Amino acid sequence: MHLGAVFALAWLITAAAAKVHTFHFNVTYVEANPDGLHPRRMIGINGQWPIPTIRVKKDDTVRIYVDNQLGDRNTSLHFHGLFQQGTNAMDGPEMVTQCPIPPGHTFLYDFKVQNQTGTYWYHSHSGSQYSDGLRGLFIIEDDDLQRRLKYDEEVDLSVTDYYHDEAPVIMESFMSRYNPTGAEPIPQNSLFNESRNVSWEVKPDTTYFLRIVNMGMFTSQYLYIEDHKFTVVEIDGVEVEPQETDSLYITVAQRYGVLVHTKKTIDKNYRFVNIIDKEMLDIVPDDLELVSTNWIVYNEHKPLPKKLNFRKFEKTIEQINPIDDFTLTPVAKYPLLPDPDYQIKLNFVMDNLGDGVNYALFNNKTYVPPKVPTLMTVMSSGEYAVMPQIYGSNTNSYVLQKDEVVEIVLNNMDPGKHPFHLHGHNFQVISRSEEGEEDDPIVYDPKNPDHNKFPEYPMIRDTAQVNANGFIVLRFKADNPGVWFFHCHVDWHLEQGLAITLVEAPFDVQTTQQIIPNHFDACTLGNMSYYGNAAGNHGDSKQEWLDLSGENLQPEPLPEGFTTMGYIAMAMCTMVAIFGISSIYKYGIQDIHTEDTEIMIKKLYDIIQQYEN
Ligand code: CU1
Ligand code: CU1
Ligand code: CU1
Ligand code: CU1
Repeated sequence: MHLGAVFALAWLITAAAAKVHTFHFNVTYVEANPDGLHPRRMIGINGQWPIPTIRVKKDDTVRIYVDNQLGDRNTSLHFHGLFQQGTNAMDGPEMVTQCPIPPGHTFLYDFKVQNQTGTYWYHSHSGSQYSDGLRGLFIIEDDDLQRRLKYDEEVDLSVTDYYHDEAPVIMESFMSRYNPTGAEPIPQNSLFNESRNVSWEVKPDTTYFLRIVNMGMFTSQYLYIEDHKFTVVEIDGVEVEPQETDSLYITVAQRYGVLVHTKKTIDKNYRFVNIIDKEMLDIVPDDLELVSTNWIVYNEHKPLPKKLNFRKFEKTIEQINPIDDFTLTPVAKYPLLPDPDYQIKLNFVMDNLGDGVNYALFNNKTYVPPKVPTLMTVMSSGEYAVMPQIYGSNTNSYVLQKDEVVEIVLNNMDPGKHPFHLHGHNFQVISRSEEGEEDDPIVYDPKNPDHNKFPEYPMIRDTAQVNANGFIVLRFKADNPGVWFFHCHVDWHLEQGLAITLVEAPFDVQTTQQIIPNHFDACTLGNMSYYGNAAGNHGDSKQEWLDLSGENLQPEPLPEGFTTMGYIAMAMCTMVAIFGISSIYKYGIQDIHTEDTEIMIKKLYDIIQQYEN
């Protein structure tokens, strides 16, 4: 048999094995009470919440018909970590690759799962909506994994922070001038497999492969099993050289694949603990259980160890020392990418704009969604697609050339930690600083030998944390034409505009990809345009494509110094203060005389009245 025939036969076998999975997802509200403390409605699928785990194999095709029956809200689905090669339109973030799915519309996600296996998840990408429950696991199975990793059984586990109020209610008070510091909403609880006080029954002397996902909105979590070890073998779908650790630190949107080998004896049960990272919270309410206890159960006739005192956070945290993901090396040894062809430097701060609301700003610009989804601007703009301006003044858009090495340098001038996520790619994390001081952040300096000690085989993942007042440097190859969002996965921060848009190889997108009529229908039904620049303007000339009149823009900045009103208020305050002090002095050294005091108070009152009018 000659080589050609072998190749053809192998291809036939793959083709025969690849499946088409068709799902009909009826998205509705479902009554639930995940923490047992507060009945509320969650967003479910086909009348069920939690929503199903999707399990497919590499090279399978996934077809999901999403019927939005919420009635009062748009929706969307994003498949977090999937490359969507050739199917950028199926990626899901609204106003980036698609219009939101309006109530009553059935939207089709149709894509092939290629060139990746491992642990992923899927969630709504409409505002902060996945907080309301539209979040689930997406597993791409690898037939050879069990043999390679030598495990007996596989178990899925999600952790998440949990809010009693629905996301739109939270958003109203969060993005408000009455919350000028941008204090993030504090969750009411954390969930473990969308529940609490969970028991996991295990067999002795057995190796489990645990796929762990943090599907939360905001808080990272520490995880450990008392008296057991985790062997990390996968991060964000990337297989890594096994490393043992006592505990994990997992930011929102990250995944860890770990092996747990159980004990030979069944005389005891153990705690499986998840802990909210307290450092991320502006305040810790007395009733918030930072430390949550679940159990691994060897023997149901033996007692469960009692719950840990959730207030004794500091004591618990001292004992755990989670593995640093920077030390994890991919099994497929991808060497450090060469020096970049293109560098994107992002300085990030949180600040107030003219409406008094606190926003997240990259190089002084907050992300504001365009009027036309950016992918649809690419598809409709022909030769003008390479001009970054057409994607809008407030979408933080960068146009990338096919196959160039891109480096993102992110200087975090904010005193919080942030997990950054890139759609459509994994990136190498080549440098990451420690936490800096609030008044002295650590800014990346390529000439500083401590900053440019890049690993030979850097860690690869799709969501990585930048430390407070520190920096992170990421590299990837622009080998996946499409429009890809890069943003903080703390969804409250995304709502504050902590995002950029990467328009990768736009001409290749135009020639290799298409948008199906069903997706245009979503725009039409939602009274949105799917043609034109970020403002929906278009025409035959370059000038018309560069015309952004009517585009969505961020609020004006807060005025410098004092406004006229400010000066008047200041002058009034000063006068009243001087008058007050002189009165105290004048009357303070006199004998007490009630009549004079009354006249004085009246005079003061009259003056205040005059100014107020
Ligand atoms: Cu994603
Ligand atoms: Cu995500
Ligand atoms: Cu963030
Ligand atoms: Cu995203």
